[in-house]
Amino acid sequence: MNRLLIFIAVAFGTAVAGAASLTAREGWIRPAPPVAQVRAGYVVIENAGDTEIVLDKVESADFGAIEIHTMYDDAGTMLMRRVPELRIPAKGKVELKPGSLHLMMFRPKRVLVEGEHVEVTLRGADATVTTTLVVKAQTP
Ligand SMILES: [Cu+2]
Repeated sequence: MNRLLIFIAVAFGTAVAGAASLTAREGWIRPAPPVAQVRAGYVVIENAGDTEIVLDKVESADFGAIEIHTMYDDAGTMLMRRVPELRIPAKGKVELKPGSLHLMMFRPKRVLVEGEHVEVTLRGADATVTTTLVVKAQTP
């Protein structure tokens, strides 16, 4: 490998590999009354790469803020708390789904009835993935 190619690999290798290896699919948002100020979103994120990917920011033009939450059982009561990041294992996936990890989406900027599409971007230091979440009832 010549010197230029080595430079390119070092400078851009991580970002390019991370971006290319990350995919998101099956995104959806639970239907809620139009006045609801908090919505729950779910998506499957897959990492085809050889290194773990950490995502710690979630953004959408349609929401004021989005946090990553998880659910836990507190003596029979399901509660939720914020988690700082999603870690997508190498050659693996993380499923955000009801009763587990989810996106907590605050302050919708427009009315989101069933069938609406919302574009969401998940970011980390080494990778970014943008995907579409559809407002729809959970499919069994
Ligand atoms: Cu939550």
